[in-house]
Amino acid sequence: MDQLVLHEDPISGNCYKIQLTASLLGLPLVRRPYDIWKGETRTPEFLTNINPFGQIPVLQVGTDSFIPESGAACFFLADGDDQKGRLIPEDRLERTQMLRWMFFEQNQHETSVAVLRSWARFTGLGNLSEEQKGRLTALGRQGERALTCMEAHMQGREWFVGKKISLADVVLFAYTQIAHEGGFEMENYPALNQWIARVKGVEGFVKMDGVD
Ligand SMILES: N[C@@H](CCC(=O)N[C@@H](CS)C(=O)NCC(=O)O)C(=O)O
Repeated sequence: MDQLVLHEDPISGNCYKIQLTASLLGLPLVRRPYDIWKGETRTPEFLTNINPFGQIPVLQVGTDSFIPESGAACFFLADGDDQKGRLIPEDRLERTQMLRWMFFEQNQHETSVAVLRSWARFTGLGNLSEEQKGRLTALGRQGERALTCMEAHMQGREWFVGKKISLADVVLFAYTQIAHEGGFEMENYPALNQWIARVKGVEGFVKMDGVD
């Protein structure tokens, strides 16, 4: 396979999803770090050569192919002919349910849980703009609603879809495991805590930088 390069910032859960996917699949990944707080993904070079939208993660495949969006990059890695059925279910309905949770992650979960974690941990709640302060309550409610929905789904289940880990678990795991950093009270979600421990026990699991 062509060399895989992950253009990333190690503090980003979106980037970690791709690192975790590669590790679970035993795929070698070269990590190329950027500092998003210094604007390193908004330089003319980055916009021209890596991602015109100015964000990481971007998975580079060989010299010419660049895949922004964490879910798409995870899908590319898991969709290889030699990886069939490992993180993408072979059953059509299960594969569709996997996508359902991946879209949910991007629409409901990442946009609340990850944003509040970033504001609390990196911006600092005391440094928020008026516009950000005005969004705090709504984002907290959205995140709680997403976590509550996940908790209900996981009662009596081991994995989000079917009988084994899939990309649905990988992408939801990244920010759920650190949701407490965004102020979410994770003791309210016992099934999710058991699932987090289960993911950590899977062969090939790798921790996110700076997370125990
Ligand atoms: N939907 C995208 C979100 C990517 C994203 O939000 N990237 C953030 C870091 S986690 C970023 O690059 N922020 C820097 C910027 O926008 O300048 C994904 O899942 O990959």
